[in-house]
Amino acid sequence: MSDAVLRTFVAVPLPAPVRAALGDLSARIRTGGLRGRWVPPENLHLTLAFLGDTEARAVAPIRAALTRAAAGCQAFDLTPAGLGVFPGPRRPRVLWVGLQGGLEALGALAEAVGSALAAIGFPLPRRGAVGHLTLARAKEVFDPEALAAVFQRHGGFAGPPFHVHRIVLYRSQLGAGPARYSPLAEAALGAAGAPFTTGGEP
Ligand code: 2AM
Repeated sequence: MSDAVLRTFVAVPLPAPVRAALGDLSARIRTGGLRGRWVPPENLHLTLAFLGDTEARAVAPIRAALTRAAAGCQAFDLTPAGLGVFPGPRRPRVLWVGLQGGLEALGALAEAVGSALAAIGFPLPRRGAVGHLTLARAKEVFDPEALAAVFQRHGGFAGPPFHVHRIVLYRSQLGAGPARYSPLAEAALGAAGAPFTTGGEP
């Protein structure tokens, strides 16, 4: 594919300690025998919107839209907790870690991102259920017995809490092996809401 079209998505990057804890969980589940394609720890992220094929010239207006959306949302905290599968237990194809804490704020952020992109005429991004951190994808479906054992052993997982204060537009390059993600733009949450300070005042 030419560089004129990029595969992109908007996500919250995860701090290193969170990626380390999730990577450690992945390694333990994998060692336990569940077969799937595992997301490398450095690639773990919280997806807000998947845009898919995006013209390179759309990146600048998308960056501006994301800046506007993020500025109108306040920062919040999340804690990775529990396990789940998509699309559901009958056909488990994606294994993820859930989130607790600022879920309303997270939903509002995803909504703001979707609306800001729609406002610049970008086709409404496909949005799956927000609020999960994908650990692994099955080639077809996960083995039910192995998956049941994973839920029994690791269903109570909780990771370190983290502060959500920025969103990133990533380019995703697929090929042999894991996807390669590179940041194209970044926007800070609450930037417009930050109080103006004058020199010397608190
Ligand atoms: P998820 O893993 O959080 O569910 C980058 O490819 C991210 O975009 C993936 O991690 C996935 O989010 C999401 N994604 C990829 N392909 C997608 C698709 N066809 N529809 C919706 N979301 C997709």
